[in-house]
Amino acid sequence: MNDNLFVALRNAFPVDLDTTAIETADGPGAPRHYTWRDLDRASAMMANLLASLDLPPASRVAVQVDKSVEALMLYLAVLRSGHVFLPLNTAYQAGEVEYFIGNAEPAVFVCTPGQFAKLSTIAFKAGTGHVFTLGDTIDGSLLERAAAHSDQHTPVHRHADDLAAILYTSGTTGRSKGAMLSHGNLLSNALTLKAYWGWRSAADGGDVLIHALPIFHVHGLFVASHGALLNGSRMIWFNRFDAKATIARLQDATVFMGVPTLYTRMLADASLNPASAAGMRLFISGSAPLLKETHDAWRERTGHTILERYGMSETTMITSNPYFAAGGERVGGTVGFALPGIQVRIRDEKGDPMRAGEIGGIEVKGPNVFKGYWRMPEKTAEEFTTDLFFKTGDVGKIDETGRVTIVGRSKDLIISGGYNVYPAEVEGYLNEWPGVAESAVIGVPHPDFGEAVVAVLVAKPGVSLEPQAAVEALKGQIANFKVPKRVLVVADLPRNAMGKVQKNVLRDTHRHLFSR
Ligand code: MLC
Ligand code: AMP
Repeated sequence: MNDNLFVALRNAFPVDLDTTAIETADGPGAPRHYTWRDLDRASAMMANLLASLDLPPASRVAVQVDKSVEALMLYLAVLRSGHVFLPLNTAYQAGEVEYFIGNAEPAVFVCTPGQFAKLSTIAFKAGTGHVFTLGDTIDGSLLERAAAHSDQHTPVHRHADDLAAILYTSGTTGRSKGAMLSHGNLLSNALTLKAYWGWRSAADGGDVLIHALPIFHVHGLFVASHGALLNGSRMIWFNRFDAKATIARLQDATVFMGVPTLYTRMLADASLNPASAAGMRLFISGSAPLLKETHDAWRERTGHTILERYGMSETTMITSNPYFAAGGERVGGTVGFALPGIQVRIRDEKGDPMRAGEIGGIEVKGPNVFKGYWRMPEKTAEEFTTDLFFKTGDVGKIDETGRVTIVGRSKDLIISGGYNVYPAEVEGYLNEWPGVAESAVIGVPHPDFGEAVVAVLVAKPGVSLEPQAAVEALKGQIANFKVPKRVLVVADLPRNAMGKVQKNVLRDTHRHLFSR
């Protein structure tokens, strides 16, 4: 049997391949209608292009391009050709991309035409053999070269344990780690969510998904895209999220997935009302905590109860509030129950079990859990318990009924608008800035991004620091979402008796920085 994830997705395409699979809502020539046949043919042509390069099996194909349907086709092509997809956030700057390419050693790199000069030099220097471009106006060498290839392609044979994708997630210390996900990891999670969220096949009225998330992370690439593809459901496709435009399309859709910022931005728009959301079946939120007030405001305004779920790059989805009434209520402020086939438990710092309702580290085991960090066996070993549960770094509790609530994180992590920022990485750059004696980067409540990155700096004696200059300098070095929204200069940082910076004190002191 061929366990290639693409085979399962392809088998779910509707019988009539000439119906619309994806309708674009923005971007060049919108609305453009891509049929299921288009997805099949274009991904076959790209897969044949990859095959013509004679790459070793399971080569990494690194991709840093703007969101487009063609970029999704490229993902499908990499799956069907048996290689490993490595998506990179378009916000990453050249220095960050250089690290990923050096670490993952991709055989192929695909970037935007505008970045080709800069990034191809980096890639070729690192030993990457092939660099293609893919632009947001359906242009670039990838499509030109693929056009010369056959639109017939037999998916390469893969086992469930073979790698399908590597997703880089930042490390609490040091550089990012590549989480290795297999075909089996991704397919098992997609099948579980298909059943748990009651995806409706065409025979059942059919679902239509509004896809408005980026496709270089778990949420948009796997949860959303796999959900629709594995159900043969049409997608209304936004390359960029726009609150008003999304609300205007809710009447044509049944399912929406977003990070909390997408919900707060839609709530801020007066056009959101019960009528605009009347035909919707399901609103799903995840990637960051959804405030209870957002959950309640959404229900009040639209009549729909958002279903919150919890996941991460290393595990894809772990828990979910129920969709079907028989599974219980959807409770705001909780992330629901362990998904079928997945075990979730709470442990204290010594690894001892906790009782119902007690707070501790969240650990997970199941077919969804990744194969380890790319070329980091020691780091991988550290993150697993002896009985092979993965330590998520999230802190929470499970009540008597099995419902999970996340209360915080043991990892020093900020989640801003659904993107992860590791303070240690930003501090590393700030500490290099002339005149900075030390720095502490914290997450502070923010009305739009949930949490905002804030830097607290101490100047070297006799130096007067210019906060805005530090921000400008960072902008060229690291992704924009990691750049502090505010830089504060203080005389000293609060420390405990051991001399460790008390970030909780800083967070508390500055918690109203962005209050409306
Ligand atoms: C953009 N900016 C951000 C930001 N996004 N700053 C902090 N946090 C963010 N998330 C910057 C911009 O570069 C810009 O900087 C300024 O903030 C304002 O930009 P904007 O135009 O308002 O932003 P926009 O382009 O609209 O993007 C906001 C967003 C986007 C919320 C739509 O961030 C987004 O798509 N987030 C979703 C992330 C996601 O998919 N996460 C899933 C991870 S998977 P300047 O300097 O130019 O003003 C995962 C696992 C799981 O976590 O469980 O799902
Ligand atoms: P990432 O590594 O980008 O995949 O981010 C995963 C992290 O996002 C998790 O470890 C959690 O800290 C956080 N996360 C995801 N979903 C939720 C949620 N529903 N509530 C709170 N935090 C979440």
